[in-house]
Amino acid sequence: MLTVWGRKTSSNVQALMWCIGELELPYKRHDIGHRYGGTNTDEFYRLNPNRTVPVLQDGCNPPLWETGAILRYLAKRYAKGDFWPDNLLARTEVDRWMEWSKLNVALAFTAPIFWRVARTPEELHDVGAIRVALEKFEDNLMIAEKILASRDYLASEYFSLADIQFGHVLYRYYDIDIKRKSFPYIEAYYKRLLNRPAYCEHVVISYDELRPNNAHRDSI
Ligand SMILES: N[C@@H](CCC(=O)N[C@@H](CS)C(=O)NCC(=O)O)C(=O)O
Repeated sequence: MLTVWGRKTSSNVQALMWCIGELELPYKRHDIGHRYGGTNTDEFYRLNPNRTVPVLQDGCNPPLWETGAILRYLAKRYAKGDFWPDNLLARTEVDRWMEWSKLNVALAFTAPIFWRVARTPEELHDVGAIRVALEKFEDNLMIAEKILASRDYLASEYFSLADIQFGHVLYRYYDIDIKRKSFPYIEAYYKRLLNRPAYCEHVVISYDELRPNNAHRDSI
């Protein structure tokens, strides 16, 4: 049995839960972080000295933190086939798109765009900063757009861990109130993701509790 610490509105928790859902693994999840608190305790410090979510514990093994590392652990231990290929070159292809998605997509979206749009009162929106961040983010999306013109998923013709790290950002990108560029291949890809039950269960969910009137304190 897997134990997860982390509120379901955290984007990193969403990537992890989506992966757990795809692999159909049994789990128990504790709401920790943001309005739920719980990261300031000594007990949580022993789980993760960074005091961030998610944290995962698999049975009696030591707790794991850093979402990318946790995802790779789950894939190596529980996945089969193209999701995290055995072949080193094929796996590295998945891994590089995974790493790229974390650094160039998720990090370029969450604080620079999502926080500024959905987690900041409208009268305080920094329109210029949002526009600059969006341009940079969409330059990166154009790289994925060109790849997705030639195959159904980010790293190959098959769904993989790279899609989890990339695709979990798309729900909020398409949901927040911004003017977006048109990316026909990413839009078609996003529709494919919306057909995945685990994506809908763990990613396509309300983030209202993060909005400024509902937020208790600043956190990711
Ligand atoms: N590099 C870490 C970042 C973890 C992180 O910043 N998590 C955020 C949620 S997405 C967090 O714990 N925020 C504080 C909170 O929710 O209280 C990872 O990838 O797991």
